[in-house]
Amino acid sequence: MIFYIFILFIKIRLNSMQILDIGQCSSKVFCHGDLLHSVQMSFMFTDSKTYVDMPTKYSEYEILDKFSSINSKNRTKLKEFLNENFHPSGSSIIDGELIDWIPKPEYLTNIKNLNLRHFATHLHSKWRKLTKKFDANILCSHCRTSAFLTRNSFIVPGGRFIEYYYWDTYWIIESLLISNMSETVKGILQNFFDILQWNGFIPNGAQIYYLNRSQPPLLIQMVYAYFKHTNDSNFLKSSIHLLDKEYSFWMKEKSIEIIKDDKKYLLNQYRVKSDRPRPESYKEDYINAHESGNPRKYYSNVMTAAESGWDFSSRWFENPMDIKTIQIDKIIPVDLNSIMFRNEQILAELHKLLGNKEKSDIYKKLSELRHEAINKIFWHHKQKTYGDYNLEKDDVNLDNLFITDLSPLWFGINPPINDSIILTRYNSLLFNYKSGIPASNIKTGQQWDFPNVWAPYHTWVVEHLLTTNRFSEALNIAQRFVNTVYCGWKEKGNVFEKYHAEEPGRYGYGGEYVVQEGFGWTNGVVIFLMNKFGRSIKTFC
Ligand SMILES: *[C@@H]1O[C@H](CO)[C@@H](O)[C@H](O)[C@H]1NC(C)=O
Ligand SMILES: *[C@@H]1O[C@H](CO)[C@@H](O)[C@H](O)[C@H]1NC(C)=O
Ligand SMILES: *[C@@H]1O[C@H](CO)[C@@H](O)[C@H](O)[C@H]1NC(C)=O
Ligand SMILES: *[C@@H]1O[C@H](CO)[C@@H](O)[C@H](O)[C@H]1NC(C)=O
Ligand SMILES: CC(=O)N[C@H]1CO[C@H](CO)[C@@H](O)[C@@H]1O
Repeated sequence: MIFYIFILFIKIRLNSMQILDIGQCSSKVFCHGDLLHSVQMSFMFTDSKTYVDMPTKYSEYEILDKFSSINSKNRTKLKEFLNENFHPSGSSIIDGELIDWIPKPEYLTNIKNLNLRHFATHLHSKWRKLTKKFDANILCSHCRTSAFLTRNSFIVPGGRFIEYYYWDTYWIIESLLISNMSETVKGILQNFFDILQWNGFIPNGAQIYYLNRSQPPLLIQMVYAYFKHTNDSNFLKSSIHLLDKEYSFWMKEKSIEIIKDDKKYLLNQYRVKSDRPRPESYKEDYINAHESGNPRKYYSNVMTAAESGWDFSSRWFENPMDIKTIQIDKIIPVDLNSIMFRNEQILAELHKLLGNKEKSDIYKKLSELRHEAINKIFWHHKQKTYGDYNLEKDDVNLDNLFITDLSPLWFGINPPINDSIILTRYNSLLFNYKSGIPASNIKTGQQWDFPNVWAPYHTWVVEHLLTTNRFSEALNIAQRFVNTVYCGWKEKGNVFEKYHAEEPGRYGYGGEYVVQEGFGWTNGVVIFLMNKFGRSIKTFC
């Protein structure tokens, strides 16, 4: 009985804390208002994210009341105020446990090269360091923290990223399944479901200040991967309505109708409206927004680019060299629509499996329409390639090469011509660089441009090459990326979020913060590639 009351108490407490921020963040400590503005514009912390990750020691009301009585222009005073009223950054997130971690999963013994087997063993044990959970113990009953109060442990990228991220988790899950950690994966998916139920959608990361923007919608593909691994149809039955919900959210909030040759096509766009800076990058946004001459437009575009996962890239800029010309609102991204196509196919398959033929047929029809739309809107006939669609130019953007241009291929779209011809145009990106595949062929100082090599695309490209019987090309790509991550680890003892295309082992640069180590999806992708190519892959440093 006492136990039940205790559980009930925890539930009510968690719920009442969470309820404050449905849909978008209303917190005047973490998301908007004078306090946030004063702290962030005082440049008190090198990284703007530090402050928004500091749980309060008192209620929001008490904190705001005390803040109104100090001279916030006095930096020393402001610092004292923060020390008195806040816990250290990140203190409501503590180490978690991996319930189904075993020291030597089978795939390790299939890696022939001993250096790489040693490296894989290290990466596998690294999951335990990157496992975190939410901890309410330091919080008083009215205290506030920006972290989502999720019930199960989760895996974070590492470095400044102390919470889990939406799309990053896709590559983490793929890799956990290779190590047969399906209970952990199930727990992570349940966290996503909770958040989806609380907010109606999945935010960029598990913090209230990420509300109002999502990230590439890969939940459906994560659940599919888990299901393929476990055949857990009970789980599927109990969660399929949430997958429908996630799909509907994107169709309701982030779709756009395009008319081409008298035919209407319904497509998706990343889209966020905002009239204020991102709380975790406040000073950076505030300064740029005011220099841009149109702050509201700038804030919305910057948040939207954060939703795309490509924050930031010349892909979204009118002038590739100037972030202040960001105009993602004019772009329909080819990768997002390819992801949605795959989601529709998966939903059709899963509903059919559960005996719901009617819903299955609807999704099947939607996927066929999307297939047609992708080959119509994102296909450039003359250049024989896919690319993002620019609404203003009413044409495909082909000024530069982005790896995402190829996403229809790996999400299963049949291109209008033999894919060898499409791939030829991208030979330089795919095969010319020692460290793997750079995000683009243009050097801009943004982190999602040349020379930065990011892990996730190595999985998708390799999968496409393997399903089209191009084993040696797939191995070639896997080899270069695994080698660079290995060399970086050997030399610097760390795994990074991005690498330099031309110098194996050297980490990438650019963007808003210093390069982070850890690193969730890089570890996941390297394990994925070593599992696939364990017999052939080598190191060169
Ligand atoms: C700023 O605050 C500190 C600490 O409260 C105080 O000692 C100092 O006199 C203040 N400075 C000014 C210029 O008011
Ligand atoms: C994977 O884990 C499940 C239980 O979660 C177990 O039944 C199964 O034998 C494991 N498979 C391997 C290959 O270890
Ligand atoms: C899942 O079910 C399919 C079809 O019934 C079967 O082929 C497969 O081996 C099963 N996989 C697991 C992990 O039980
Ligand atoms: C595409 O072209 C390649 C090389 O020219 C050929 O080997 C392959 O069979 C073609 N694929 C299809 C689907 O026609
Ligand atoms: C997910 C999302 O975009 N939610 C909301 C963001 O904020 C605007 C208003 O500022 C709402 O209209 C959106 O629904």
